[in-house]
Order: sequence, then structure tokens, then C-alpha cells
Amino acid sequence: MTVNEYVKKRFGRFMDQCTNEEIYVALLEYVKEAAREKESNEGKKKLYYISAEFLIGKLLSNNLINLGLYEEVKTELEKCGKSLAEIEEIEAEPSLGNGGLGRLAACFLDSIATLGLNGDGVGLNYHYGLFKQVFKNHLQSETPNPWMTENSWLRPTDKTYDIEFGGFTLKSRMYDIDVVGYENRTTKLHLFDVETVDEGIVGNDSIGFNKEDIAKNLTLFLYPDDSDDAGRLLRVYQQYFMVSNAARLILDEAEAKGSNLYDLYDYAVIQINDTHPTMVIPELIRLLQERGMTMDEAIEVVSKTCAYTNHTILAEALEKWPISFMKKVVPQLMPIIRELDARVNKKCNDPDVAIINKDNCVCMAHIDIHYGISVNGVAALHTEILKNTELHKFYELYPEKFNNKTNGITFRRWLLYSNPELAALIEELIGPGFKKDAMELTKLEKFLNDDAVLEKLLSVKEARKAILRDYMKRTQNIELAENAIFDIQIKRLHEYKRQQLNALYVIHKYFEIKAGKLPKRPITVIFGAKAAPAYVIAKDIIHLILCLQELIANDPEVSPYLQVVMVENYNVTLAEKLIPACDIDEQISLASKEASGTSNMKFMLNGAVTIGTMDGANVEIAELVGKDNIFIFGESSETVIERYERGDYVSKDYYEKDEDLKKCVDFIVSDEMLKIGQKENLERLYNELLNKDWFMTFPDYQDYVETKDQIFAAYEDRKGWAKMMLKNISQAGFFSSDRTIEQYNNDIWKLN
Ligand code: 26V
Repeated sequence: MTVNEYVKKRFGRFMDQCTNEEIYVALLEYVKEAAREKESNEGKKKLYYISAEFLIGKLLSNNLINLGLYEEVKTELEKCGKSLAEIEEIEAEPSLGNGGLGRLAACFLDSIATLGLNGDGVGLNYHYGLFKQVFKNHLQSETPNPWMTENSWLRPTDKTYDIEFGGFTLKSRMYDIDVVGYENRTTKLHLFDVETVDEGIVGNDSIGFNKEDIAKNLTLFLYPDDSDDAGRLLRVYQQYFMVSNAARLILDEAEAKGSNLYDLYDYAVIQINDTHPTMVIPELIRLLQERGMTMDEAIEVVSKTCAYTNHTILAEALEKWPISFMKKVVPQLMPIIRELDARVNKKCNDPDVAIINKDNCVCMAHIDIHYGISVNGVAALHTEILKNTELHKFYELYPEKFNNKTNGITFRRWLLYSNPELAALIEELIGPGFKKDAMELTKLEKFLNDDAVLEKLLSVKEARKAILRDYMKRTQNIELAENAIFDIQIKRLHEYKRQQLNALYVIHKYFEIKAGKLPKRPITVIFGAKAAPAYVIAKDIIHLILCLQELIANDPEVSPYLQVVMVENYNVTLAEKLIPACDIDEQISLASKEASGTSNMKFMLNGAVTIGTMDGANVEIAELVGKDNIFIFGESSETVIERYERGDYVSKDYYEKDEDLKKCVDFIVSDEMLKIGQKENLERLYNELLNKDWFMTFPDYQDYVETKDQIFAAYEDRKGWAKMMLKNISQAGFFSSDRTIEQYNNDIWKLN
């Protein structure tokens, strides 16, 4: 049945008589049906990728592409005077993740389905995803972000469980989203929910709610604000709910396939995505004991089934839950956790590797490492840092468990869908093979000196910049400058990612332009970032950027040469528009702090050139493209780690010795800025930089300024620049999540 016939059957009218909303509903149902009809991946052993986040983004077009229906449907719509691009905009984005970790989980599901592996995702069905960011008076405020409209991708199932917490029981229900592999079978994302959740307890324009009424709020929000105890407790409730459901599902499915549970690891492998699902370990032990195993037996079986991925070395992000919380939420797990701790202490007798620490907190990562088969970092440098510093003692205990799995991205979404113009050019040059085997992109190398190809590449970039310009005008009423270099930093707002360093450069450029030193071409610096609602300094940095945006826009001397734009409510949908249009990609985290980064991979694939530190996956990108095709600056991770160990960094010393830096930092609290912004926020940020600067912005400042000047100069050699773009694209194949998933499967999951 064609889409038009389907629409006629559904609404009694053909497409040309329907609204875009009606066509969207029909397409959603049409695609859901097509996905249902596909075979699902099967096998004796199954992977369960448990994650508190799956930042899947909009699914309509991506599913159409993977089903091989995209062109057909687009043409059919065009014939009826309808535009698929407009219909896509009706879909609400499910923002069920914060950033890289959740987006990675979504890319992984796409690759698992595409490679035909028997693996499902398991998570929570948050009714509100990550908050919607709204700018008011140059400050971020947060409003709820619903996505479960009447017509969504969710499919209710009849799977339900009774989940017991300290003092009460909640009934769960599993909802499924079919994940369509590229020209292959499907796999599933299972999202668990509670029927009693009450969206009515949330106001329209605030994300506040009663955090204590667990039956009503358990799956209401992704990652509730954890700046107070009530929020932290709610996260423990969420985590247990997620893993208890997952554990029961895993045991049910294994038994249904003939497992006697003593051989569970032949039927199931569990990937624990960061520490959020850690309680699956004691919960499985508990359930296996309920089904007749001894503690020894249960521990042995579970320890052969679980593997852990670490996504950050920031100590404050490694979860440690107070025993008092665990006793309240999951009293049934505490005896098991104590037993796990006792066994570790008997073996190691070292408080640094104990499960329960001296502050009476449960160190979640320690459970994963002692009682799992594998510990992996997400980029080569990150894994080395885990082995050598953060998790060194564990590495000494279990060297065989440690391994690296450099992150990857799905090329279906981040090239075929988001940049069809570039995909078409690549196909014209090297044929369609790269769509299935990303390493074929290296064939592009033979065009590095082909002027006609380089010209075409530049015109694709121009076309994508024009599309972004239209989009920004239409959706945010922002006019991006014509003929400008687009210099983009999009990621969560965090001090270690150093948006403040980029902002200081903007101030530096502002002064240069004021002094008559004009750039060869206008520069548009684009930021996109959400700050955690309780992260004060991050919000101050947003304030600084929004104030600079206004100051510069209203300065006729500067605005023809420099523009600052902070896009509102940065999300996956915006990333899909921004990345293909980018010239310069900012990956400027303090070396040693960014575990991997994944936007760096998306940018290189789309022909942006990176300015970055030797951090995370930037290191591997630099190795692949060579130092002539990436702009590296800043201190090395070794220097940074040593400086932290010595504890002798004094930001004021740099400030006092460097006049240019001093002038830029002082400008944060200048009269010009105070006229636009809030004294409290700007002064707090100024003092933070001057007296702390924990993420060492100042030592990297001069090198950053010089390297930015070099990259802008390089841009003026258009042919040389196009060559760098092509080199980056040609080396991006390694960063396909298909490669990452194959490595997980070969080394850890071993699915048949
Ligand atoms: C969590 C928190 C929680 C509270 C305080 C501050 C803070 C800072 C960072 C985090 C990170 C949580 C884990 C995470 O999202 N890691 C990201 O994972 C990506 C996928 O592996 C990786 O590319 C990013 O480098 C890494 O930051």
C-alpha cells in the first residue's frame, strides 16, 4: 500500500486534502506497521544494554531511511504538494538523555539492529525528557518538555511486574519502541513505566514538583534535579525500578529459552551503561536466590553476566549512594551489598577498593568492577587514564578486565539523514558501499588533489550553511551573517568543556576589531548548551555568552565582523542542522577531562575542521587525519594531571602576567557588560575564574588565541581548507558505531 492509499484508508481523504498533522499521524502508523512486519534479531544469547538514557531524537525520517522508504515517501509527498521536511517538524523530540552518554546509547541501538545482533535496550519511560531551555533576561530558565503526545512511537506491551520498594509496591508496565536497522532486521528499546505517574503535579512553566510522592513522580522526569536529598533519593528509586524490571525480564526470557539459570551467561549479557544501572548486580543475585540458588552460586553466575562502561573520570560524577538511602529505598538489597563488600574486604583489605566507603556510602562503580567481566573506557586516552590513575588499583587487581572501546556514531543519522547533499557527493565519487562499510570513505583520499571535487565539497558546505541560515531565521528569528565562517561549540555547558575559554576569545576579538584589526571575513561564533538547573557557574557562563551576543549585535563597529549566537534549547534536532553547516568545530575541553566526545566525530564526518586539545577521541582523530588537518593546542593530559597532583595551580598568576588575558577577564565585569547583564552573575563568574579556574582556562588561553588565528588564516586558502575537509571525511570511517559495536561483540558480548 502506498502512503497515499494508507492516508485515504486512515482519514478518508487523499494526502492533498489532509493537514500536515494528519499526514504525520498516518506516516507514524505506517512506519510503525512496517517496522512490526520486519523480522526481529534472534539468537540464544541476548545483549541487554541497560541505560538510564536513550537520547533517540526524532525517529520518523531516520526510520524511513533505515526501512529504505525515505526517497519513495518524500517523492510521493511532493507529488501531493507536501514537504517531508515540514512534516518532520511536527514530531516532538524525545529528549530522553542529557548529552553524549544518552546519544551514544541511541547510536549503539541503531548499529546493533543494523548488524543483526540479538540485543535490546532497557531503560525508563520518562514522561518529560530533558527540560526545554528558555532564555529570559539573558538567563536560562527551564520548562517541562513533554514528548508523549497521543501519537508516539511507544507500543504498550502486556508485560508488567510488581516492583517492591521499602514499604510499598508499584506495578510496572513495559513499553516498546522498535529500532529499525539499516536495511536489516529490528531490535527493541524496552522502556518501563508506572501507571500511577501523574503529569498533573507539574506546572506549565516550571519543572518543580513534589519529589516525595514516588508513585506519582517515579518516571515523570529524566534525571530529576539532584542538588537536594529528595532529588537524589528519587534517582535511587528510578534506578532500582529500572534494573529490577530489567532483571526480571532477563530471567523470564532466559528461562523461556531453556536456561536453568545456572547457565544464565549463555543466554544473557548485560552492558551497564555508566553506574546508573549498577543495582542490577545485587538485584539479580537476590532474584536468583529467590529461585533457589545459594549466595555463592548466584554471585558466580551474575559475575559472569555483567560488563561495565565508564563514561567519565570526573570524581564528582562517580555515583556513591549513602547507605541510609539504600536502606530506605531498597532494604532488600542491603544484606547483599554488605556481603559483596565483605568478600572484597576479605580478598583485598584496602579501603580504596571497598564497596562501602568510610563515609558509609556505596561506591557503585566498585560493585561493577569487582563483580563484572569487563570494564571499558570510551576512547584510548580515557582508558589509559582509568588504568593509570583513576582506577589504577582496580587495574592492578584485574588487568584482564580492562579494555578500550572508542565511541562511535551512526552514519545513518549523522550523514545520510542530516547531510544528504554530502552523502550524494560521496556516492557520486566512491559509490554506495560506504553506507554499509564506513571504512570505504578512505577511498575519498584519491580526490585530495582534484580541484573539481574540492570545489563541489565547498559548495555542499555553502548549501548547508544556507539551510541553517533559513532554519535559524524561521525557528529562532536569528539572522546568521552572510559569507561568515561558522565556528561552532555545541555540547552540555560544563566548566571542563570550557565554553568560557571560547567566550574569552570572543572578547579578545571584540577588542581587536575595536582597535581596527579586522578579520578577513566575518566570524559567527555559535554556541548551543544546556546547563544543569542547579549548576550555578554553568548558568553564569550562559549569561556571559548571551550578554556578549547582545553587546556585539548592537555595536555597529564590531557587528559587521563578529557575531555571537547562543541557540535556544540545543537538542538533537538542532545538532542535525548545525553540524553539516559547521566550518570550525570547537573541542576545547581541558586535556584529561573529556572521556571521548562524540560530536567531534559527527563534525569531522561532515567536513568541519577541528580546533581542539589532546583530549578524549580528539587524540585518535589527530592520529588519523595527521597534524596538518586538525588544529591542536593546549597543555597535555600528563601536564594537567601532574598539576592537579601538585595542587599548585594559581589562576591569578596567569592573569597578572598576561595583559591581554587580564583585559579580557576584566571585561566580564566592565560597565558595558553590566549595562546589559546582572551584576551578581557576572561578578560571580569573574571571581570564580580569578580565584579558582578549576579547569585551567588561563594556562591554555594564549595558545588558544594563536591557534584560532591560525585556523582563521587557513580558512582563507579555500583550496587548502577544502583539502582538510576531505581528509577529515575520508578518515571518519573508524568512528562508525558499527565498528564500536563489532568490537563490543567480539571482545565482551560474544553473541552468536
Ligand atoms: C556527570 C556529572 C554529574 C554531576 C556533576 C557533573 C557531571 C559531569 C559529567 C557527568 C558525565 C556523566 C557521564 C557522561 O555523560 N559522559 C559522557 O559520555 C560520552 C559518551 O561516552 C562521552 O563522549 C563524553 O566525553 C562523556 O562526558
